[in-house]
Amino acid sequence: MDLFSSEDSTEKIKLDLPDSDISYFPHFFSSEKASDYFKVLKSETEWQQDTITLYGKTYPQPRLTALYGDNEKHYTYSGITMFPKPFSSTLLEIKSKIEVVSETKYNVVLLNLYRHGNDSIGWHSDDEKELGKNPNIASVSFGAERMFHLKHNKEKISFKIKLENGSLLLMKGATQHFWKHQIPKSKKINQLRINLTFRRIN
Ligand SMILES: O=C(O)CCC(=O)C(=O)O
Ligand SMILES: [Mn+2]
Repeated sequence: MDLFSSEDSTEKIKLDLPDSDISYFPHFFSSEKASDYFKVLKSETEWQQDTITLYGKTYPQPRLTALYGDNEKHYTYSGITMFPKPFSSTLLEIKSKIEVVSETKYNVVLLNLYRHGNDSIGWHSDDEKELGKNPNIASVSFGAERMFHLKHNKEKISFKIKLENGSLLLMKGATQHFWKHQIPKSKKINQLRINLTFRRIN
């Protein structure tokens, strides 16, 4: 374990990218706490595998997902409508810590379980209408490190960052209007990763 991740830390790295407001907190949760959260979330989450339809053909999504929240509002993304289950105490604990640095109250969290390097999420923006104009998206990672890619919608600019166990990536302001992101497949990875994106549905 490295010295700097033995305690929670609000060390913050602001990404120097135009038309964006993205901050990375590498050790938001200590490695120990992150590994505990990973175990609990892996077993207590009701994971599901939805199907996606691309050009008229249906495929299983290349990862498992779950939606938890504090209200009955459903959430639709990529043509999939999900109804949140009530927040667990684990999710509420993570949420309240993240709300402090986000200066936002979140009411829903989308969880992704990447079972191995062949699981992924394709290029997209988190720009669903329900999220409002300039949504704050707080993305927490537990387990295997995976690369997170960003690309600008108009300029030829892209960026890659490795999302560490226990890290927080906070996307704010106009980021979703100008940038897309993805977690690409990777042949090198055979460990699981859990990602949580906290959002606010209006
Ligand atoms: O797994 C990640 O880091 C990203 C997940 C994501 O972009 C999403 O769920 O919208
Ligand atoms: Mn996303």
